[in-house]
Amino acid sequence: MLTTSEIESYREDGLVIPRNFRLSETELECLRGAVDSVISTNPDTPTDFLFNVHLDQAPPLRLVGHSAFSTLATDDKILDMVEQLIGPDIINWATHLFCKQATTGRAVPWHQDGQYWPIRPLRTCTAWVAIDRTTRANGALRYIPGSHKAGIYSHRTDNSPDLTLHQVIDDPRFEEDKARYAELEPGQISLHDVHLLHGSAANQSGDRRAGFAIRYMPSTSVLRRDLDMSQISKLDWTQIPLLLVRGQNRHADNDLEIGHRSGSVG
Ligand SMILES: O=C(O)CCC(=O)C(=O)O
Repeated sequence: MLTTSEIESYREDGLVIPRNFRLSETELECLRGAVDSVISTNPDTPTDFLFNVHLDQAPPLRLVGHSAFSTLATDDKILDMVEQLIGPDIINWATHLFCKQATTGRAVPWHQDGQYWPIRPLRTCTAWVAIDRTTRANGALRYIPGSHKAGIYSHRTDNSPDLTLHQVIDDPRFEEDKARYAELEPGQISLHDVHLLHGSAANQSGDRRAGFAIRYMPSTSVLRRDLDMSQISKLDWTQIPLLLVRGQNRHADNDLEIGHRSGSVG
């Protein structure tokens, strides 16, 4: 569980690294195997864009998944902390494995997650799980503390192939010199707010940097499948499966059936 001061840090900074959370070596070994597995079973997908591999062949990209990721996305210890931040009714609506290979891993530009997502109201929390050690050298997550309080920033599109994502901050309020790094040991996590400005540099080091982002929203929010996001996101949001992982669905427009198929967990 998060301590009172960790909850306070999340509210103030928009990101917190829980001191008492660490996956076991056994869990990590299993996750490293799962990373290797989904890289080899999805050879045409960049290793930093393995989307929804907690499911098997699920929308939007229909990638081959691995059950270690679904186990992680429903881990009670993680959900207990997420519950402290967004309440007891929780939907896991996506995951994203960002595996930056040694020396060639691409940068994730400075951005706000909310930019990409058709969720209203925009209240989500990401649990970002370090599978490898993350350092400044291999492209650890970096963020601007407190930036989540300023609402929506302006972004522009940059389709450079050197970037993993393509919405880039373009706002006079952005001050890169205020950046802090979330350097993590393997098995540690950070939790971040949907409005936090964050990104990560290219990996020019000799060490791989794999991190697994689990996206949660309170079930009082809705994933708006009807919104046209095509100018911003390359993903088709209309079939994304929603998983109620705790409590009850509180919004009638959240369809919990779309996009699932029987036995869809990898
Ligand atoms: O893994 C990274 O470097 C970026 C992660 C990110 O942007 C996110 O989880 O929202």
